[in-house]
Amino acid sequence: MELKASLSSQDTHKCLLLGDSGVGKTTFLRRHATGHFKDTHKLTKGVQVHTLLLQTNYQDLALELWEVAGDERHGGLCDGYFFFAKCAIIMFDLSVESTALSVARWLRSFERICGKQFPVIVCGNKADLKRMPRQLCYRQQPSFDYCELSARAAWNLEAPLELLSRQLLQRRSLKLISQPIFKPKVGCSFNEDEMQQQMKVVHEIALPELIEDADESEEYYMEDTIILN
Ligand SMILES: Nc1nc2c(ncn2[C@@H]2O[C@H](COP(=O)(O)OP(=O)(O)O)[C@@H](O)[C@H]2O)c(=O)[nH]1
Ligand SMILES: [Mg+2]
Repeated sequence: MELKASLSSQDTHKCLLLGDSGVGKTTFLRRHATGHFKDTHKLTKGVQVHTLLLQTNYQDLALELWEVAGDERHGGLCDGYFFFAKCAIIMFDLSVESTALSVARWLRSFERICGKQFPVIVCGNKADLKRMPRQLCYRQQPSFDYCELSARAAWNLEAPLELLSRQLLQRRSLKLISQPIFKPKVGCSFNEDEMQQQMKVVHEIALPELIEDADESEEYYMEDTIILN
């Protein structure tokens, strides 16, 4: 592909796609790689890598997305997959609270192995489903952006990639300029206006400032999560 040939190793970023099993990581990758959606869930074993070529209004870049198997986070094996990663997308399922609570653990694993200096995007998938009773909302931080999407409804699929590209290239006004056309899964009913409204609420309740010294605490990222009833 022409775009790939013109990209240097400097423009290629290894990105970990992390999150509990079943949150939709493979589906997200498949959507970007092929445009297709499947209802089946097959456990990803080990690691799966897809390179996504992105065109932005500043420059082109390649994201090498590594999906690391969800159930192996405590095994030594997966540490090796993390090496040389320059960023991460941590995904959870908007309809399953335990997957949102796991975000903190995934973040700690990433920071333990890769360091704290790299961008991380947290994203809630399955926005087409009924949300978990308690919504979780993440504090806004320079290196901790948040977005919601639905791989099934093909809604907002490019959002985590755009947020990540902004941080990697340090361009706040960066926009993706070429995106594949995704079609929602047939029979998937999804109210985009309602979704936009929910996102507005999420952004309004996100706290703007960090709690002082909070990053010294073991449970920092848990504290960083607001639980709404
Ligand atoms: N309703 C809904 N289901 C989804 C969505 N994304 C993925 N799924 C389903 O969730 C299940 C797990 O997806 P998968 O990608 O295998 O999860 P992974 O274990 O994180 O890789 C599959 O049955 C998918 O069809 C979504 O946006 N909405
Ligand atoms: Mg998978």
